[in-house]
Amino acid sequence: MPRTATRTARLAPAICVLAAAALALTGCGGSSKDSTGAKNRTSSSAVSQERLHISGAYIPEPAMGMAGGFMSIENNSSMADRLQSVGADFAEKAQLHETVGNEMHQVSALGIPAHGRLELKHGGNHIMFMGLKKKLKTGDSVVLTLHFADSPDIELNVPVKDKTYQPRKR
Ligand SMILES: [Cu+2]
Repeated sequence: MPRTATRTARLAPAICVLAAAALALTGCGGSSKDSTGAKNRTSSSAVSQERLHISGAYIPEPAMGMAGGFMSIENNSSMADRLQSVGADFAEKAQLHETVGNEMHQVSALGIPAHGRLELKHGGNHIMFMGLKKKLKTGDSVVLTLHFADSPDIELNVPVKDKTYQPRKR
């Protein structure tokens, strides 16, 4: 059987972890933007700033040492932006993944179109937390910091939801 590209991580968690260990995070070095700078911190999973509005953020209770992060990021401006990296102190790594067929790939950024939205959802683009440092249980809440190419960081609390949780259709 031919080898697939080394960047490819299959859905099987063990393989995904191995692939992640082999990959260095390259996408988070350059965001030294401090323009207007203010961080947004809130106790809710919906956060707004001038350009970006985040809603429906959640993490399904993970069964293994890794978890997915899902949310909708709406861009209210006429300039596209990019989600470049995610800070999460409860995991050793937080990566940005896209899903192609049955495979997840790490990507260095995810685009947020002008007057559009970036949907992070099961089976699509998502945040992948690897090497969880604590057990995440339904009802917990964790803090994420989202780093963008052009917008200030957004810090938000994200609830851990039951594995069967289905977000409302938008
Ligand atoms: Cu993934």
